[in-house]
Amino acid sequence: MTTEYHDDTNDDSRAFWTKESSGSLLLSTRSRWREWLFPVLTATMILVLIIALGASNTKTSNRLWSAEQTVSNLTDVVQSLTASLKHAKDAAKEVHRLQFAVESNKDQLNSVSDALKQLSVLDSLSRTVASLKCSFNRMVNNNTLEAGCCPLNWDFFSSSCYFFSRTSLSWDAARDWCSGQEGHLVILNTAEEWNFITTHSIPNFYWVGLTDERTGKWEWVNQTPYTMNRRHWKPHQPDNWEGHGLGGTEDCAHLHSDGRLNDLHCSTRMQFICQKHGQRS
Ligand code: MBG
Ligand code: CA
Repeated sequence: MTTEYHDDTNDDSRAFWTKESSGSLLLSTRSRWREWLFPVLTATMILVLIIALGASNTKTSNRLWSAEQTVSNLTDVVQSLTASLKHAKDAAKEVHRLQFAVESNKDQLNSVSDALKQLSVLDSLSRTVASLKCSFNRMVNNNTLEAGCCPLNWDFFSSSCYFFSRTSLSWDAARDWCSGQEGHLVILNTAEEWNFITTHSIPNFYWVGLTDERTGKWEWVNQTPYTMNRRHWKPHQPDNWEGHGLGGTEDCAHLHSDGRLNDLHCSTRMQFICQKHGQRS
């Protein structure tokens, strides 16, 4: 007997496939999507994560770089501060050393200063002694004096005594003051006198006994004529200038800071030089 094998199952299965072919396609597509969806989502998330991490890493790198820069700058600042500190320390040491040197020289300077004071006292004493000697000789020799005998604070040169004032007067007042001392404003006759006087006058201004006020011609205060010598005068002087606004012209002569002459308004107050004969002091 032959048993005919009948495969119901296959039939059912076929039936199943044939009956539900469209629905099963949908299901299969869905399940395939589900199969892909998860890895795709995962991959996407991983990608997003990587990008986010990358971005954050870039930010961190940037911050690190700027921090490094800051640290490097700070290092430079610290180095420069250290160098400045070293310089300051060196300078402080030098100041200290100088202070020590000054301290140790102070005593010597004090001694020198004392010696100078004593010298100045001696100088004043020697002038006083010279003056006393002068007065004594005048008494003994019945008013005939040896050369070089000048009153106190007057300087002797070539048989005359000269007084360089410290106070300032107009030319007329200076002339009268010198007369009151039995002298006159200085009269410069020889080259030697010019040399002696200017050596002492430079760099100050001093009235001298020269004027053109009386006649319009330059003459000495004792009315002896002055022979014009341009080398005695500053360039372009005398110019009888009127621009000073004091009224009148410039009629009195003075020694300028370089020892040459200039004419000036006689009312100007200035130091002056008196002269008198050595024998009559
Ligand atoms: C001045 C003189 C004055 C007069 C003036 C003319 C700069 O020197 O002191 O006397 O001469 O010059 O400009
Ligand atoms: Ca002048």
